[in-house]
Amino acid sequence: MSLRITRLTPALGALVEGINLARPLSDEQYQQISDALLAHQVLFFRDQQLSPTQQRDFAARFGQLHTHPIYPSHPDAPEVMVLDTEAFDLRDNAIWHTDVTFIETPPLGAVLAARLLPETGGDTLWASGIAAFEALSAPLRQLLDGLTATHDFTKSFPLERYGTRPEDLQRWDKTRLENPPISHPVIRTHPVSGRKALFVNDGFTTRINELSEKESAALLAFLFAHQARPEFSLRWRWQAGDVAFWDNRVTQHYAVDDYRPTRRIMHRATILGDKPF
Ligand SMILES: O=C(O)CCC(=O)C(=O)O
Repeated sequence: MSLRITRLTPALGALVEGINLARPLSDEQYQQISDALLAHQVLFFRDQQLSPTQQRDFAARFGQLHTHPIYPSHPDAPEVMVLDTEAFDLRDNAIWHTDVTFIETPPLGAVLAARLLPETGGDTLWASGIAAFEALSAPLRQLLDGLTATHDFTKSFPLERYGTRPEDLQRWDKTRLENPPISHPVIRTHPVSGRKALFVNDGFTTRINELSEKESAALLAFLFAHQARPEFSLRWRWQAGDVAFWDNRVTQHYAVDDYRPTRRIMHRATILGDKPF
């Protein structure tokens, strides 16, 4: 049976109906979802009842899964990361970021399931790096196209927030040593669609390598503000049973921090990608 796919905004996003993600995907469903992800960059599914192992199995259809070095895992499925505001301080997700760009092969995508939601607040925004790139003037696109930028784990996971207890410090230090700052192109080409996207993010990008420090700071400030423009983004108001699946190669997202001290729990399964070019 064909899925119903409804575009949500001109820049990105689609609602996908007519599928139960708890069941193994047929080849046809896998292909339809892959095509929809390419076309819309972030997909939303409603009324899903996914256990952590079913969420893991759904995500694993799209590639090898990544286990986060800092965030806790679910006991039933270690590849599923638990974002629980009662167990962890999650304020650092209230920044525009692309997940895990501090590694050589940043994630292809991620599947996020709502487990416990505040009555209001706790929305998540996604923005399209393709729309942001395409809206730049031709001379700026040309300048950016040859540049690379440094991405640093410690920008979003600073020692003073993630290394205060001895057991945390050990994990933080190990992660830092295993993930030294790494360079990626500022403009990346989607490996499947061939479309170009802006690939810097406020969460992890620290420097445009080929520019002076001041030039880099000014240009990054402009690019971070530019790619967060409402024209390139959408805001998702979560309901119980919602699942989001985004293409992490060409999007960034922002988890709105407006509901604490109410508890909120999300589960994320993250799919590894390839080396950006
Ligand atoms: O909690 C959310 O809505 C988004 C979480 C997030 O920012 C992430 O998984 O990187």
